[in-house]
Amino acid sequence: MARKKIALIGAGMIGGTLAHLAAMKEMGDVVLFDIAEGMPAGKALDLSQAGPVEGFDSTLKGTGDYADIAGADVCIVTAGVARKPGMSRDDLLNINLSVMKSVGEGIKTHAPDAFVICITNPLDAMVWALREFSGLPHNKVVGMAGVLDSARFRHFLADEFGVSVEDVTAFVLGGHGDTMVPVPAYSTVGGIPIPDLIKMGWSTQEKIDAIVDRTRKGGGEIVGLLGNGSAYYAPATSAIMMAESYLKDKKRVLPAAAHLTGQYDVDDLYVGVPVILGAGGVERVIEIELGDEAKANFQVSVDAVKELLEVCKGLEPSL
Ligand code: TXD
Repeated sequence: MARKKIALIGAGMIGGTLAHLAAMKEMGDVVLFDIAEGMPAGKALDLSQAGPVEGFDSTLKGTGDYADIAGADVCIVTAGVARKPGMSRDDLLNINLSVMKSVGEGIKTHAPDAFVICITNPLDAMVWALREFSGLPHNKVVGMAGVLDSARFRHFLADEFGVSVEDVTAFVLGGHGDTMVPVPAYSTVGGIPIPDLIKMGWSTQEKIDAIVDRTRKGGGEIVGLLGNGSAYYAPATSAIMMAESYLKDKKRVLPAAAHLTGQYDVDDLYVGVPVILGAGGVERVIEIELGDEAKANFQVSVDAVKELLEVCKGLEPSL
């Protein structure tokens, strides 16, 4: 059986980390595409030289030519500009929208059968734009944010409860950004929902509220600390999990920015919801019953995504 092909569009901090992870896991051969001269080839060569040490046989190629992504099984898109301190995700809109146009057209021409995972911010608007420009079916184009956001939530919860991160599940809905909606009632430690743990005296509502707030602002916290870029280790590993679920048809239940067609009373919008990811891409959107507070917060998040899309449509009349 031929190896799978993973195309990484954008070979910056997340792109390079994705390439490293994909090679280490031998997910397939890797193509690193970037407009920067020399850099993708440099990273590909550096990573290739890790192969003999690690024992992976994946080939890695750096390129600036879309023809090299031909036949990719998965494309993970990080191309664009990352946030700098003081810059909101929405400030990125203008630049990254035109980047999505060129990337979408490249994928349409050379890898129309790929499963596409968008990471570029502002996520919910960029995944929508990428789908529009690529023309791929909606179930084959998703956005990665929820796996990262819920990983951040899980990390903070595990810390608070003094338990293994493996035993913490977390549920995050909505757009990627300060309006995301962590749902404590569907987040558990060893299957015990957070509200029950509060009743058991393991934590307090105040502490959980503070964790929810820190999760929402998790990206900004790292931007502030790094000083010259945004998070890349956890975002990369989160996208790899989604790619593996597709390639291995694992049918994992993961939060992703998926195209809604009436679920959660949202129509024709990409927003973060739990989905089943398998060989068919997004095989099912899971529609859960939301409490009043989560429902109201979800609506705020949906409205924020809608507003951003309206700006996008104004910027790009051809959409
Ligand atoms: O949860 C999430 N979705 C995110 C999103 C979490 C963290 C960061 N998130 C966003 O990912 C971030 O705001 C950025 O929009 C992307 C990529 O972040 P990264 O840290 O990898 O950014 P870099 O290092 O600046 O890399 C971007 C690369 C860089 O090498 C550019 O030369 C390249 O993108 N680039 C392009 N490649 C191809 N084609 C075009 N047009 C292009 N323009 C820039």
